Amino acid sequence: MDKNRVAEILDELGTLLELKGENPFKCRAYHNASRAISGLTVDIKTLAESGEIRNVKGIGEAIAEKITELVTTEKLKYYDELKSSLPEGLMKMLGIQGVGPKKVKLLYEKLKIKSIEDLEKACKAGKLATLEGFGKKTEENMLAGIEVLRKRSTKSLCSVAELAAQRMFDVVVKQPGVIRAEIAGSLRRKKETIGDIDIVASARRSAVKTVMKSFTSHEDVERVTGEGETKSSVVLKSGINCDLRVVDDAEFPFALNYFTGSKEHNVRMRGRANDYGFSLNEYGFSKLEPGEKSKHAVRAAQEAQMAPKATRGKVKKIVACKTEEDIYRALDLAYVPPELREDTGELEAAEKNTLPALVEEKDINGTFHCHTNYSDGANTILEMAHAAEKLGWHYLGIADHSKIAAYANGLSEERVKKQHKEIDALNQKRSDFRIYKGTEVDILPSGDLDFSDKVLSSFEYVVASVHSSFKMLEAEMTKRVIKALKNKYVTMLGHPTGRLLLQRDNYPIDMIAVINAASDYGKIIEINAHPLRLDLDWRLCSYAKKKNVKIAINPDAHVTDGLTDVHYGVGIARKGWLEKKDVINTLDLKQMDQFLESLRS
Ligand code: DGT
Ligand code: CA
Ligand code: CA
Ligand code: ZN
Repeated sequence: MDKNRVAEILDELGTLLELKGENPFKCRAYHNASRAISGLTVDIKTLAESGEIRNVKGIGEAIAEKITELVTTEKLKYYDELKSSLPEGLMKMLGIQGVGPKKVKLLYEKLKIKSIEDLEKACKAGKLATLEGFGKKTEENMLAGIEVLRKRSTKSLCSVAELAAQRMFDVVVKQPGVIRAEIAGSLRRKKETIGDIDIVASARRSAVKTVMKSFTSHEDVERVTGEGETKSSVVLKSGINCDLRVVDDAEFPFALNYFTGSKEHNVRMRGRANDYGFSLNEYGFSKLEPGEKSKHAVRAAQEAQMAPKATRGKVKKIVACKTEEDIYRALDLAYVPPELREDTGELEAAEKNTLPALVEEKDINGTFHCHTNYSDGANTILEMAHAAEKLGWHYLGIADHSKIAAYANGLSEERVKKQHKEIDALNQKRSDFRIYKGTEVDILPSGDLDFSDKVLSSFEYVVASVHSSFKMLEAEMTKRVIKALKNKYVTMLGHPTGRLLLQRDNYPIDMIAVINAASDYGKIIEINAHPLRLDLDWRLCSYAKKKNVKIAINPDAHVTDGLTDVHYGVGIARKGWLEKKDVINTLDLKQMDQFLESLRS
């Protein structure tokens, strides 16, 4: 059992105890232990077996014993018993927005509500309003929350889907007879949430059956919903649907292109093929028959007669395409990276050969929004820095929470000083890696910041974020954030809309006005790369770029492993048409030193 699973179980234990009405300290101890475990940098099994697990900060004697049992026997009696003592549906109810363990416990005890379905019925029957502290409004909110949950649970976070897809892909791709394979669909386009997983493969005819079998009998498969010669569909144990298409190798580029989508992009591609006198589908190009000439094709035929010989030559080559690049080339288009295939101007740019050279993961040299165990992170500054170095980065910005964030152990002015001393000492030892002194300062409801200008001036950079009072009117919230951006010590805006994908909507805010303000005041906006956030949204990146607003791709890491979330942020930046020069943390160490210095002078 790896540390992530142990951390998950500890967290669930904390919640189960809350549902039981255990004392809050005990519950919190489990949640804290969960965080401590996910932050471990040494092997959990070794720690458990040597008994050293007891010395990990945040882990007491009783929890240490449970972890040891889990790690050594893969089981925990206490967990199994606790889990079976409560109806299964209670945990699911916690997924409804605004419903926490206290409410679930109350509803269970007073009204015998054991599941989301029970809750829905009770709301509709007006039963909740009979409880003290509940009213008609609560019932309406709960019903709306249930609706949202239902709609959302048909989608998955890209991080979850990516992991699931990779596991299926790994098995398919290594089957004998497989020639090429690729993960397609919205995952390949780096969408922030994913409906289902699409895998496309080409294989020798004789191998197709065994390839399909390897897919449908994969250990992650819950049930098979379709099994055929060219397509199989399964539901994974995680609840995600996954499709596999197997085609002849000659068809592969077409199938890959088609199943990568988006649908809107495909429609445009097909239209363009028609203009060239061809039809385009998932199998290939074929010449349009005279009878089936679309309006496009009639025009195309007229144009073809007028077209110079060179173009007509291209039309002939159109049928044989070995790669996706060939398909685009055949239509006189530059290759369109999958992330851009949303019909938001990519074909026009491909035609003019003005597509951007998208930022890449290897361009990233460091990052800015990270937490340590000074606030609500699990790791020390040094552990975070080491992890950053391992990723090949040259600097790491530490931005722990400010003092008002009591829930996250925010830093007082005193502790800020202590942290700065520690960072200075660490930096003394190195010249080729830098830890930057930052803060994630709360934007108060008034738009003022949670630290005085004097304290803010002691940091090398400042991330300003909203963490409270989400229920403001749009105009007020916009004013609040813009006021914060005006502060001369603020370097960048953190998670600008506060959304949690599939969980919580953004607070109302006029992002165009915010981007305009960032442009006026020379501020950076972050793409928070945590897969739950991916905020700034990719749809707004182009506008930010147009307004010359630089973007920082920040992982908002609370453990060392969290740093790699930058991967998802890069996907979003690419989807937003951003290039290396648009992303501030592609600067090298020397450039970054200079940049931060220039902010302070
Ligand atoms: P998802 O799964 O909802 O996150 O989004 P996609 O884009 O992966 O959509 P999906 O899985 O339904 O289909 C995969 C691709 O197949 C899609 O991006 C484009 C292509 N496709 C599916 N249905 C149609 C269609 O009716 N017309 C066209 N032109 N393409 C389609
Ligand atoms: Ca899909
Ligand atoms: Ca699909
Ligand atoms: Zn934050």
